[in-house]
Amino acid sequence: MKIIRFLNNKKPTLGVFTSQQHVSPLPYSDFMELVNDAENKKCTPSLLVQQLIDDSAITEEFIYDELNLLTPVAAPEVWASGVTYVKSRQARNYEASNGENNSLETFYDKVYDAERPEIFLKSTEARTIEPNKYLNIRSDSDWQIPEPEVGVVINKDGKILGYTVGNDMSSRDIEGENPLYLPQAKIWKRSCSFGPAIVLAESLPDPYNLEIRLSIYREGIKIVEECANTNQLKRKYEELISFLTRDNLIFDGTVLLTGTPIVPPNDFTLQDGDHIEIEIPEIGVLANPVKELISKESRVIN
Ligand code: DO4
Ligand code: MG
Repeated sequence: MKIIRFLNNKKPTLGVFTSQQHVSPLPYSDFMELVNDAENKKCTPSLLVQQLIDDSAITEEFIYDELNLLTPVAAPEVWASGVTYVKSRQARNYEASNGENNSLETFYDKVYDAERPEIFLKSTEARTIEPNKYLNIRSDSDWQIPEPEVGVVINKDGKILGYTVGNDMSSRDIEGENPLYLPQAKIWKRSCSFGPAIVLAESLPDPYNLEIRLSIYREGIKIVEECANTNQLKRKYEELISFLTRDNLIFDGTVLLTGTPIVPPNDFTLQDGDHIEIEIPEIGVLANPVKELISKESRVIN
């Protein structure tokens, strides 16, 4: 069962897919309202939604493509895990070594193997962008990429409520220059998106066998096409969550991105006007156009 959120007469409204192209509105304005109502009624969110459908409590139906989508949950924070796939470990080593892959063990190798995973704050609600709205690329970086990732949606106790598609926009040159620049390589205005839907945890049989596809279009032509599977994930989702929630304050509806299994070719960088699509077939396609924040020419350096 897949849940989305959209603007209905300017009001945030939760919706459920009733077919591939049809969405029925639910009597909630946010995903956590549904989760909390199900908890009060001592049933699962999917059972509660099914009951609403069966009781004919939902009569309206919308065409998905015509909806003004919001992020499927108003996530107060988005956190992220890093170097959870071999592909990311290789790419981090490449950018940290100016492209010279030497045989020395790096801290990226160490974190891939260590018990403690890499976890970082990726975004806040105000910086997180809904599907179909533009993401920014930084004005002071010449090597930027989207990172397509599975996002787990959790409550304040770390319980997995569902899964979504996330984009951890990243600056490879800033991180490669110095790992202490990580927050600047990961966080800026409009540098994160997730959606379009949340597939409820109880209705996803195997979150360790999800295909993830990345396509990037420039002037209408597909210039990047990559594919991977979550069966390559080094860690368990629960393991990542246990480190995130340890001694931490976590809010209901937090999203934890679980690392990228895909890195575009090393000579690729995003440009103003590019169009990014990240697809996990069980969840949907997260699409965002790209806009450069301010052109380098007009940047004033004091
Ligand atoms: O160490 C940098 C972050 C890596 C990351 O974001 C990822 O593996 O997805
Ligand atoms: Mg990432």
